[in-house]
Parts: sequence; C-alpha cells; structure tokens
Amino acid sequence: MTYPANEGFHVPQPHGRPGDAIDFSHISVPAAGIVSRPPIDVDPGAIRDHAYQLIRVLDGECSAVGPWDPTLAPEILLRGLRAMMLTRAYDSRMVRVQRQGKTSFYMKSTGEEAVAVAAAMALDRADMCFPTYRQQGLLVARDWSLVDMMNQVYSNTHDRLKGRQMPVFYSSREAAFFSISGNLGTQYSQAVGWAMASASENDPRIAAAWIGEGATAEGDFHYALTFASVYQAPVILNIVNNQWAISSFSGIAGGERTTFAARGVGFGIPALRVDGNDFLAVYAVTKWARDRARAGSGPTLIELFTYRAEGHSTSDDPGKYRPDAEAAAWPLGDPIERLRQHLVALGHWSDEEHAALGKVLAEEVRAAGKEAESYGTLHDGDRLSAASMFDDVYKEMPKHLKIQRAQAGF
Ligand SMILES: Cc1ncc(C[n+]2csc(CCOP(=O)(O)OP(=O)(O)O)c2C)c(N)n1
Repeated sequence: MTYPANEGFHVPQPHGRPGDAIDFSHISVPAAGIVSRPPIDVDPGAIRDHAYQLIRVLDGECSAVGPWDPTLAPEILLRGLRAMMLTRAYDSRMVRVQRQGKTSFYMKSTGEEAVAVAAAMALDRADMCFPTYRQQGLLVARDWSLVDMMNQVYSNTHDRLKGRQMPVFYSSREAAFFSISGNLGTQYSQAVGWAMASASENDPRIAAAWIGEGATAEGDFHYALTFASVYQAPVILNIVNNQWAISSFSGIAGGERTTFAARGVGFGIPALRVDGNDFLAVYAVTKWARDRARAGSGPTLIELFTYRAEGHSTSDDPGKYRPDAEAAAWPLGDPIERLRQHLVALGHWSDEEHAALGKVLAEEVRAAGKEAESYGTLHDGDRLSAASMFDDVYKEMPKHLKIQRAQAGF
C-alpha cells in the first residue's frame, strides 16, 4: 500500500539558481545601532531576543552608531583594514598559483575577512583559536609569517607540517592557532575541552572556535554546546553563516525558520547575531564575549551573518548552483569597503592612501611568494624525504615503525 505524501513535507530550496534574477528579499537588514548592549554578566535568559536580531554598528553612510560602537582609535582601525586587505591579497595570489599548478588546492575567505581579523584583534594574542579552513585572517592579524603559510600550502621543504595536511590546513602553536581538521565540527568539541582545562587550571586564556552554518548540523556542534553550557567553559562559539555549504544553501542546515544563533538559546548560552561584514560590530561583540568569558560568566554563541563571495574552494564552481554576481548584490556589503569608507569619512584615510597600501600589500605577498617558492612547490624543487612520514607520531619511535621504515628502504 502506498500513502500520499504529507502535505507539510518540505524540501528546502534556495532563492535562486543559475540564470535566475538575484533575489535577497528574504534577507532583512535592520538599522545599525538599534540592538541593546547588555552588561557582560547578563543572565542569558534576559537576552533571548538577541539571538534573532542583528547587531550592526556601521550605518548606510559607514558612520559608527549605537551602543556597540567599540570607539576604536584610528591606528587600530587602520591595522584592521590592513590585515583584511593583506588577507585578500594573499588569497588572490594563492588561487592564482593553484591555477598555475603550483599547489593542488586552495580556499579563499573573500567577503568574510572581518569575521577572522576583527575577532583576532578583539581577542588576546594568547587566546586559543580553533578555526575552520576559512579563518586565515586570524594568522594574518596575528602577524604570522606569510612565507610559513605558503610553505604549508606548497607542502615544500620548509613546511613545518611536512606535507601531512591538506593545503590551507595550517597549524601554529606560537600563534595559538589549533591544527585545522578536515572532519567538520571536531574543532568545536576540542575548543570546549581546551577551555574547560584552562578554567580548571585558572589560566586566564580563553578559547574561541569557528564553524560554518552547514557544519552546525553535525553532532559535534551539539555535543560541544552541551559541555560548554554544563561546565560554563570560557569559550566563544562562532557560527560563520556565509549562506552556503559548498552547494547546499543555509536552509538545508536549518536556517529557514530560525536563526543559527537561536541554537544557543535552548542550551542557556547567551547568543548574539552580528553583521559579519561590519568590522566594528564583529570586534565589539567578540570583545563582549571575551570579557564575559574572562570574568567567569561562561560561553557565548555568536552567529556571524555574512556571504561566501567566491567558490567554496578551487575545486568548486558556484556558477553551477547559484546566480552569478550574487556577491556584489549582498545587502550587507563588503567588509573592506565599509571600513575603508568609515575611515575616509572620519578623515583618517584617503583614496590615494588606499590605492598605495593596496600596492604595498600586493608587493609584500609577491615577495613572500617568491621566497616560499624557492623552497619548492607541488611540482618543482626539492621534496621532503618520505622517511619523514614515520617522524613525530610517537615521542620515541616504536620498534615496529623502525622495522617498517627499514622495509620502506629508509
Ligand atoms: C564530517 C564532514 N562532512 C562533510 C565534509 C565535506 N565538506 C567539506 S566542507 C563542507 C561544507 C561546509 O560548509 P559550512 O560548514 O557552511 O562552511 P563554509 O565552507 O561555508 O565556510 C563539506 C560538506 C567534511 N569535510 N567533514
């Protein structure tokens, strides 16, 4: 016997497919400055509404308004602008070299630079970051060496990870940047566990994790929230809602009827939703969550509302599943352009200075690229010995690995 489908059965569909007109009418863009800024020790139950609002500081004229304006000194704003521009310049070169066959794979963060850069600047340098593959801006904002990052992408002779990770899966203990895992979601549980350990040792450092909205559908996300809430771990749980998980739109992960921030509400975790393309708003909200965690008030969930302006990776072609030129029409604009306009309006920046800085950064990236390429690329230069695959697994290499290494001819 067959049954008719229940009329309520629903398969989410995106608002546009290739060839359709761009339609962002479902995205509501509230005015900047209208969401209240509670004290850092607020009871999560008192700010449930924040999970459904959107914290914005830069208004339509790129002026900073409202209680979340972090009132940063011009030097800090310029540092943020520079780090976002450098991240974009780095991404742009690395995609070019991938197309030239010098590496197998690359992932850009175009349009999402504020998510990582503003957060890095609001955190303490020693706070431990558990990122995904799209927060290279954390390393850039922490002044990590571009050459070191490129060496990893090239898996060359100077790659500290010895070619064992996919390109862009960086790791740096010195930059407090935890090794990226290809298994989506694991970083969330790790961040909460790390934060619990930090709290139990009365260590002042907190943890911050990032996850894509698509990966919030993974069990690890929910396990992490349970532990964070139960143990009041000093951790910032960021959800980067960039609307797309490769070719799946955010509705497939549960974004049609509620916000991703709302997932914190059921766990009793304060949840804030923020315009992810607004440098000042991301900075202010991260700082709030950091101060809260440091003061012993536990975790915060932050949804960063943004848009993945380019392909998921160099292996992806978004032209196959969404209308072209959506990025240019994204109602929340571009994070670099908005901060640039803000600085110009304040009288601290000019078009000429902006163009000149763009050239300086392109040259910085080019010089780093030349150096990294001198240590080898995918097809050129010396290679690390395959014997190194037996290193670093155990503190002392056990006998069976020594035997295997000998059998492999090393
Ligand atoms: C557990 C697991 N499932 C699936 C994948 C394959 N995969 C890699 S990235 C990705 C999309 C993730 O999208 P999202 O979490 O929204 O992050 P974004 O790429 O948009 O930053 C998928 C499905 C994976 N790496 N790990």
